[in-house]
Amino acid sequence: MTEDTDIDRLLARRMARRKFVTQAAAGSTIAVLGGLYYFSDSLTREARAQTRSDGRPRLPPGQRVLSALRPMGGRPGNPKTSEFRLEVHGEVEKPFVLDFAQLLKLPQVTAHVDVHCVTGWSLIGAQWKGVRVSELARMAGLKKSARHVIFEAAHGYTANIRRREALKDNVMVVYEHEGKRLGAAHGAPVRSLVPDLYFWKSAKWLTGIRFVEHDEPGYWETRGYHNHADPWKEERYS
Ligand SMILES: Nc1nc2c(c(=O)[nH]1)N[C@H]1C(S)=C(S)[C@@H](COP(=O)(O)O)O[C@H]1N2
Ligand SMILES: [Mo]
Repeated sequence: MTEDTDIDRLLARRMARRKFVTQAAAGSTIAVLGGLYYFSDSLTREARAQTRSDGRPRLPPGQRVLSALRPMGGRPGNPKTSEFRLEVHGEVEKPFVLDFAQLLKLPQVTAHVDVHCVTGWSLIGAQWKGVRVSELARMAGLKKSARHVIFEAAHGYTANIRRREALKDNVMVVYEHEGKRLGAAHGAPVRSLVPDLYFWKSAKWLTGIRFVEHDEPGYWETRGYHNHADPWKEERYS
């Protein structure tokens, strides 16, 4: 999580004005996977010059800053909040199921974080709102035997992360992006958000969080992508 910086405010202003045309003219436009990416050269330069509180450069190697979140696809789940259920289970003392109203009654966190897609774009300083995974783990009574966390999503999509990384303060299940409910294409009603690993670890259309003793490589991890996915080590492929 980052404090609001000048670059965050600049990005927020630009996004608010939605001057993507100006943005594209100042940066460059690249067509990838059937979509257009609007990169900003100036935001990329600024982010490269910044250092995170953990000492790492704000922008991981090989990444460029995008001007707004792009839907990257995936097989959509049910976006209805009324039908949403989140199962928190596995290596826990008290497994439980939450509906959307119950999720909203838990301690809420609003955070500005950076996310990094393996295809080379980063979205920096966007605001997300939700509940920390560490809070859900605490409620469930996480067992010592839980070494890994599996995010479970619609149609069998899963993403695996390590226990220690799942319990970081900036790892959340989120339902708002930039002050608005998540769009259907971005995983409505709820997705996981793991800012410090490549973005495929942030499972859209989330249905469960399962704590496990033994690691279970997920959807992309079993299709040639790196099991850990640290953007600063460029852990892109296995
Ligand atoms: N359920 C589900 N979650 C998913 C995916 C998916 O295919 N299904 N794709 C992942 C990938 S590869 C990326 S880059 C991000 C994209 O999120 P976005 O579409 O909101 O930009 O979601 C991740 N979460
Ligand atoms: Mo991705």
